[in-house]
Amino acid sequence: MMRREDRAAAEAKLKLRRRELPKGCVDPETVIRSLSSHMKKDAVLTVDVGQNQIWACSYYQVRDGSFLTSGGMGTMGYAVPAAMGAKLAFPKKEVVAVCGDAGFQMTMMELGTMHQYGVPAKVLIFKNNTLGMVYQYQKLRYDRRYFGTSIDDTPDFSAIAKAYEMNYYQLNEEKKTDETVQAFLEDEKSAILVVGTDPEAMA
Ligand SMILES: Cc1ncc(C[n+]2csc(CCOP(=O)(O)OP(=O)(O)O)c2C)c(N)n1
Ligand SMILES: [Mg+2]
Repeated sequence: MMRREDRAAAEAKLKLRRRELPKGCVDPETVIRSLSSHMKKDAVLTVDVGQNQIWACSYYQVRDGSFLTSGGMGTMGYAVPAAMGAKLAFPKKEVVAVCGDAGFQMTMMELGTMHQYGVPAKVLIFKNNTLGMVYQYQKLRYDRRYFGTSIDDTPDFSAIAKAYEMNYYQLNEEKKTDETVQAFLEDEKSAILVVGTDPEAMA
């Protein structure tokens, strides 16, 4: 039997899934499903930790490729260096890192290493301006007593992309998902794709 608090959490999740997305935000499920359908069969996806990880785990379909994750109790900042390792090991394979806006900042300096050694990088960032996973638990389990989970001052990721000589893509409209994801994947240069994400979205 489901515990009462688990049931309340599940109901809250459902309710939030049904609400309309705020302007500029795209449903993470749609984005991951699009990524999954446009990436090559033997591609490598690396994922960070948090909601971004759960969305990727839930909706990315691994075919002949690999899915690299630091797992439960995992380490924020894992995805970018893992992508560098994967690309060094398999230079011909398509490699994409999926990150949250906080975890990305923990190891984004490795983009400098990749740039220095000519290792191409593709990074998709879900920008929800929160430590989303922790925020979600504060909402569902701690009666919305939010503390320390807002990161309104996320840096300008387009400036970060420019600093590392990467191309920059932004996705803020659901109907542009496929075309943006495709352009990001087909870009021969290293690139960052930032996805506008609802802080209230559930994983
Ligand atoms: C190094 C490290 N510090 C703290 C945590 C605890 N933690 C797990 S998920 C998370 C929030 C992650 O936020 P973000 O990277 O923006 O991902 P989101 O959940 O918003 O997709 C935190 C703080 C962790 N897993 N690793
Ligand atoms: Mg976040």
